[in-house]
Amino acid sequence: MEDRQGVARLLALVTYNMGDNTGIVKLDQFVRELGPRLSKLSAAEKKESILQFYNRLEVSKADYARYVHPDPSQKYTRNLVSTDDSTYTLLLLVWSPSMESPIHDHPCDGCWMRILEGNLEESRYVLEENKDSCHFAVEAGENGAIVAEERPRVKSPGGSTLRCTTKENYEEGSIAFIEDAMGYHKIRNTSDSEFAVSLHLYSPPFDQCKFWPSQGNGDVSLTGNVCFHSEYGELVQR
Ligand code: 2CO
Ligand code: FE2
Repeated sequence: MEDRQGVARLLALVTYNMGDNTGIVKLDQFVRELGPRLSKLSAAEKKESILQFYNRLEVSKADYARYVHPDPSQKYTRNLVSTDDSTYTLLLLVWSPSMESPIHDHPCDGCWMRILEGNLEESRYVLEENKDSCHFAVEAGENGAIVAEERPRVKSPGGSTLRCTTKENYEEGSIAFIEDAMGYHKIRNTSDSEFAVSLHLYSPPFDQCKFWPSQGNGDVSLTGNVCFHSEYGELVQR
């Protein structure tokens, strides 16, 4: 009888560990499961579900060495690890020392970033329309106090600013998530001597993104095609 209970407990444990959301996942399994998982999730469900899955990923240098293509002439290189061309793109980014991306958007449901080597700083921004100085309607209140009622502010034509909301330092192992509803970001390698490496998941894939070349000025944005420095470990010939 006791044996049977022991077997039942063991079976429960095995079943639990084989469940969808527990245990370590290696890079090859992670890549195999991404598409099927993402295709079952709504945009709103993706964030937490994929954060959990990303947390379970155990990745060693040997697993990703073939995707590491540093190029000191570039701010960073974008190296394609895997895509199914419909639900996700998984990239390994190699950041040159002291280099940073421009402020940019992510035209997809989200960007999940995990630091594999080094330290990266993420600065987040929100786009705000510039406002004229406030105009107040001022009148005397019942008890003689001044009551100031703010009228709608006047927008200066075409004027907008990217305001920095947060700056965060991420060390090896950190995971971050951003979507356009949260704002835009730029990423910087904080080391002046070492390359940094990070893994980025975008869902669904995108071919173009918007970036703001002049820091802080929200009025000047460009749309650029995203490109890969290498695909599946092989350098892309140009
Ligand atoms: N989004 C940038 C890119 O795809 C990298 S910064 O982290 O999301 O090039
Ligand atoms: Fe980004």
